[in-house]
Amino acid sequence: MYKKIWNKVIESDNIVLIAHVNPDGDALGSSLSMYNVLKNMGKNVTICNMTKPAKYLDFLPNYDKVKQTLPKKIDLMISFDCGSFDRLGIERRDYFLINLDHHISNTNYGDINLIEEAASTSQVVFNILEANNVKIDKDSATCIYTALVTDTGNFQYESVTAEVFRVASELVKCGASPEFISKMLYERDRLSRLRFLAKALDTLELYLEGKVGVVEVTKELMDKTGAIKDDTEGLVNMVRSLETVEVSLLLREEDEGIKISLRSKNYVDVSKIAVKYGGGGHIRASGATIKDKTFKEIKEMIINDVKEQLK
Ligand SMILES: [Mn+2]
Repeated sequence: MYKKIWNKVIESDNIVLIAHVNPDGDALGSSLSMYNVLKNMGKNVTICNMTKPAKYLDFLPNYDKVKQTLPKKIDLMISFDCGSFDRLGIERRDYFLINLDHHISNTNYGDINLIEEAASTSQVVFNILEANNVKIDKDSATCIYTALVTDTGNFQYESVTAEVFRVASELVKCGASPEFISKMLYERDRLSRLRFLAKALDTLELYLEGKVGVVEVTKELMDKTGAIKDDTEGLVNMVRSLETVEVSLLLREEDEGIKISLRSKNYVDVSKIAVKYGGGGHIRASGATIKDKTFKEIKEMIINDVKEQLK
């Protein structure tokens, strides 16, 4: 499979790299790492994302090359970290599509699908490059490493295996700096974020004897604290960090509906819950956007879903 994918890349000239809308560190990092590699190979490559990537990732090499429109001529498209085609935010046209991901709920929408049980999509990218003896330069290593750090919560999740540390070690050898990346990711908070977190945590409610923790973020709260979407990053993990909490739920009001983010600690499969509402994700981290329901209704629905699994 690694060879087959790489041969397709080599024979294609006009290549587009794309990841899911509202890209996280993994979505952006894995697509940018491939961008660097293909640029070095002299390919006509375009990196797209239908939403402008968040500012906290602006240290990634070639961050400013990410476009919000697709080029006319596309021979090959590679999608990264995207569980279903509609989350790419584009129309399907006549091009060959390679789908690289690590979400178990991936719908296999590509012409080639490589869905591995890896800690990050960037680890899948690493596997492809390594298997084909492609040199990973410092810029690409920085992107792959950043994606690995963000998708494993700093090497803390169940997905972290000896293999993950081997990959991380290889990336450091290729020039990725753990200290630099850590500082860029975690030591550049905005004041609005702390102000926002204080208010958001104030909405915390506990259910099922403290096993479920819920926080609600309204547009009003966002406006009042001057917070932007990026500022909500990490909030749902903070709620999970409570000793009694098995599942944390963040509800955020958006134009399209209410976005839910779910995290679990030990035994609840939150990807099952997200899939039920048209979303997706992993066993311990997932999300969905729900339309035409109130905060209260959604809360009740999810608490019931958790209850079912706790039986
Ligand atoms: Mn990912």
